[in-house]
Amino acid sequence: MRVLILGIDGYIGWTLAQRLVSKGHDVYGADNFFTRRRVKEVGSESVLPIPQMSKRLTGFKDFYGKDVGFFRGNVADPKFMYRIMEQVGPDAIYHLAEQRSAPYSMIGLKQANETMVSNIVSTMNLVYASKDLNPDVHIIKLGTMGEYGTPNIDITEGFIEVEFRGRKDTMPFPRNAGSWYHWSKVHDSNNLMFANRLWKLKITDIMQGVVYGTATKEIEVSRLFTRFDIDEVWGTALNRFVAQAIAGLPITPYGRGNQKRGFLSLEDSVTCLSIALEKPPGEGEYRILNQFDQYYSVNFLAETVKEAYEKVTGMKAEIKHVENPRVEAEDHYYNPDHRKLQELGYRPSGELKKDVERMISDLMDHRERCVNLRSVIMPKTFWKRSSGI
Ligand code: USQ
Repeated sequence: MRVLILGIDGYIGWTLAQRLVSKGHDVYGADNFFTRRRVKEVGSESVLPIPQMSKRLTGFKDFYGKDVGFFRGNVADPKFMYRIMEQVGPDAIYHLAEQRSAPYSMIGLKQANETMVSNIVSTMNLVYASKDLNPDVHIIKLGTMGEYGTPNIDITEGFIEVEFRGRKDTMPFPRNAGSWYHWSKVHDSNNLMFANRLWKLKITDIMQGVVYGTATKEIEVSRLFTRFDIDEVWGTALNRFVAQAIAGLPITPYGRGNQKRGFLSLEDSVTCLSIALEKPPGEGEYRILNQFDQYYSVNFLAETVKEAYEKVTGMKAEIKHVENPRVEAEDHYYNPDHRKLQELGYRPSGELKKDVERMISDLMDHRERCVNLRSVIMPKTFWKRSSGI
């Protein structure tokens, strides 16, 4: 298939490109290097060194023997979106090109607005360009499990049957996000659902959990690494915990650390994303997939990293609960469904402990870089202190 990946320079985009080319698809990509710029702004960088795009593309061609058609530009610009849609004429488009950090969106009004505008507008551009130029394209849009929040009832995959005052209906599962970033994804889901109702576009809206890991089976061989962020704005829980241990800093569950989230490895993330492509929804269908392997508490993950680090390196790691910079429940019920991907053939690839040990070995090669980033690892972005103009 001809596949266009919006956000091909990112953590998942670059990894997915390698999976799809390995499976024989023709891959095109777009990126405006937003993440590279914004990560630099907070004084950080990817711990796994990543070369400039031109070098990445040459390395890709050398290893896989196939070019990736690359477009530099911003998908929040409608002209750019229409141009690439027209030039590529894809069978499927992955939209991975949104601002992806909850803490970034909570720094202040500027970042909140930037997140809202670029995320919502890019998805609007995508549905209009699809409708106008390529109405049969399959849109695979990355949303987040965080759209649901942590309700005190089981979470379904997108829709819930409701009985109220003697009448029944199937309705979108209530969304209750916990950052401006997560709310921007809720707004995207609403807009996608409506675009599907209007124009019968074929859409997979993916509610993905937190992704962790340094590599996939392709990267292990190609050595064409993807980015790996560990700072308090751009790094995510498990990846940060591993880097904290390596940098000689305490592992930091926020608050009581009993908050639970769905997690999956990078390997599983690209597996699920390629299943979504190869097992598409029906014509005119809008489907929601909850994409994660298992859910864990932050405390459990901190303990797992501590144990693995001590086993692999023979050195001590410390866990330290720090003031929670977020406004979120720290003790809550959590039981989200995640059956649909399994029904489509997804089987988790590994075991958490082994994955974590593997990450530790990969990152020990870059210990120096983790140590150099110590000053940007501890939390500084507090939801309640988000600044106005
Ligand atoms: N957490 C800690 N200590 C840390 C970092 C995080 O306890 O050092 C806690 C947070 O308080 C939160 C949980 O870990 O309860 C997850 O935080 P995170 O930073 O790993 O993930 P989050 O901000 O939710 O966002 C990440 C990605 C986002 C994706 C989302 C999936 O950045 O793009 O959409 O995971 S999910 O969490 O399922 O919504």
